Amino acid sequence: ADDTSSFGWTRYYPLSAIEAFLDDILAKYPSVTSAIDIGTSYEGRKISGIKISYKEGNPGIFIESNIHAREWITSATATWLINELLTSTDEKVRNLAENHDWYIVPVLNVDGFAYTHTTDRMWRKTRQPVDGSDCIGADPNRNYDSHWMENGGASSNPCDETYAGSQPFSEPEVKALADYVASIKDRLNIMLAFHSYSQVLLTPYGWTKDPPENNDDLIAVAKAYSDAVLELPYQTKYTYGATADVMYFASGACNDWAYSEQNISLSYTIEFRDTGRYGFILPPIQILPHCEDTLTGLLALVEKADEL
Ligand code: ING
Ligand code: ZN
Repeated sequence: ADDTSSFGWTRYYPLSAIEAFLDDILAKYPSVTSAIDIGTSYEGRKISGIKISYKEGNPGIFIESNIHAREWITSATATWLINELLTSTDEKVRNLAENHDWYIVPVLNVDGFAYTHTTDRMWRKTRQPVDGSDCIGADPNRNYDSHWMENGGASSNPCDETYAGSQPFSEPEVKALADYVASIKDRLNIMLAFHSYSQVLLTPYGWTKDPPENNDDLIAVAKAYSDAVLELPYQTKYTYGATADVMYFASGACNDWAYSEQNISLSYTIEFRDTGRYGFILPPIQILPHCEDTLTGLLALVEKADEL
């Protein structure tokens, strides 16, 4: 048996197995994949990504995943998607794979993710200590340098789950992701941040209720995803709307930063299954059905985006 035979999508895996999966993929598909070195976490772990590119000049899609440590379904989905883009023989999936450049970071919050496997399954934040506090970590999705700490969209209390950090980009994982995205932003037209749970596609903004300039396009593309997923036998229902309208005020989030500071005009947070029955502890038996939902949604989302 080869090395990937030990990896799959009927259970969740620790960081070491996900790293081994990525290495294996890079070794198996050297002509269309390349390693992305995002940077190093506070605790010194490597943050890895993968680029899938079948030809020069494709529009780029970036996926930020598992920025919140306990949202394990996000990295399970990201690794499945990588495998699918490289192995599917379905014509639509081949178009998705070969006519777009994919930049995928399955686990951004590597320290927090490791901590959810060893110590506290419900950990959300990073693991960097905070000066003058006994509480550890910041909410990395409040730490981006875009309207940081504005409008009550984050907390200044280090013990809160939405602590924004001591300053924008105080968290090395967030700074590393931002630097990498900034270096390739001209090649990107879609940014996706994978989260769970709630089954909702969130558009900018989180920090204000004012609608963004291309709101009609943002919503039309989200609707395409939602409509397509609902057609599957699972009938999973995804809602959509602006973060501050349908969720809550949230400042310094990835999708606002990508949209406002990097001019990536189609920027979404996707909150995966479920709607609360299992919440962050989505049973492994749902991983593959959920991955099918996601692929179907992405096919529709990207098709709609390509029309714009
Ligand atoms: N939810 C997101 C969070 O970071 C969100 C909601 C989406 C906030 C987009 C800001 C922007 O709180 C989860 N489940 O993490
Ligand atoms: Zn999250």
